[in-house]
Amino acid sequence: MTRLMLGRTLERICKGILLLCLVHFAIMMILYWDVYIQRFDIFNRFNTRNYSRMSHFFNFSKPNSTLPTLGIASDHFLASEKSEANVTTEKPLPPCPDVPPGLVGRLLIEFSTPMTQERLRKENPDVKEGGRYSPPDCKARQKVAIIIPYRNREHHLKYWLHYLHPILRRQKIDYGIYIINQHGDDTFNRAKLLNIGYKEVLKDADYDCFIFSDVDLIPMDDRNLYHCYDQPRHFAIAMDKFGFRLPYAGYFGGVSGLNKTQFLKINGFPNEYWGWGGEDDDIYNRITLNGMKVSRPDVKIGRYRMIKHDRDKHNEPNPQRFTKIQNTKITMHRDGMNSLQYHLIETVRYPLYTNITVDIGKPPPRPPRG
Ligand code: UDH
Ligand code: MN
Repeated sequence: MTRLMLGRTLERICKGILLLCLVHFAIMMILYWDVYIQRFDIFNRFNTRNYSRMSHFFNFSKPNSTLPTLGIASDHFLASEKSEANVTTEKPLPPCPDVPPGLVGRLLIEFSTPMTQERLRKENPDVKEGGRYSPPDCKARQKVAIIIPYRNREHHLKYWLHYLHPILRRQKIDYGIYIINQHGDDTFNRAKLLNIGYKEVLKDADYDCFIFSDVDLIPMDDRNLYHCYDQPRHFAIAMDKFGFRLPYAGYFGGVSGLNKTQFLKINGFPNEYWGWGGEDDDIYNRITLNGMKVSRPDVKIGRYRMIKHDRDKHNEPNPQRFTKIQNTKITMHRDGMNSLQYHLIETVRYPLYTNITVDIGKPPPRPPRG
């Protein structure tokens, strides 16, 4: 009898302990779940509305941006959520793909169709004033300024705009087009205009990549992507006028592109090459002397057509160019962005490009011979 009672009491005690354990376990689970939700923001992660608000912390715009850890981002988010009165409901754009899906490859380029302002406007309704464009469906990794040295080449500029805007759109580039127009009739200075372009476009937007293009060069293949690369880029490697080949190994003329770091590492371009020739070789020297290499597309892709033209007035071949390119190692430290001087005359935003007119002065008088 006593054994039976003892057994029952023990059984009750055991059941009681088991019940206590279950209650304890349930309480623990509730507490843990609460902390888990707050810590990792479980519900908000599956809610796109809130995800868009978190996007400030996921910087897709810079190629090297590292994503913050989830925990840190959500802590920021919880703190900012309280203060945020206006809630944006827009979805953030996904990053643009490395290989744009709408490219067509080889293009037919010709310069006989008459080109009018009206036609250019109609072809490019989504280009914003000043020649700015960004892809509507994705966020480009770089912001690209296209800088064109210019004087008195309206006919070429129309074709350039006609061909390049659609190409850049298909390439999903976030870009702006800038014409750096040399004022007056003094000797032309291509590289100085490009330096001025670098400085002036940064007043307009926070560009990461600078592509310097002659106004008469049209790419024949849209796989030649107009953005910056790990090394300074030479785009126009196979021009029709050179038989679709690189004319010499160190050629860097026509169309080239450098990011901010690459450009500043070489102190920009030389300002002291007046007239035609040599400045592109000087730039090539600067790049290699500063431990960088030129990167180039495949020769089948880097093909270009140049609109045929005569030599311009006031851009005669510079007889000093051969001696000057021997001295880049010395001159690059004092001649470049750190010595750039000019006078800005005006900046005008047209529908398909921004025109920046500048007074760049004239070449210094040559010392008398003998
Ligand atoms: N540029 C102008 N206006 C000028 C001079 C040059 O806009 O008066 C710009 C323009 O962007 C041009 C670039 O500078 O594309 C380079 O100049 P260029 O086109 O004269 O250079 P390229 O090497 O011509 O193409 C060399 C002269 C070709 C003469 C051929 C005669 N058969
Ligand atoms: Mn030319």
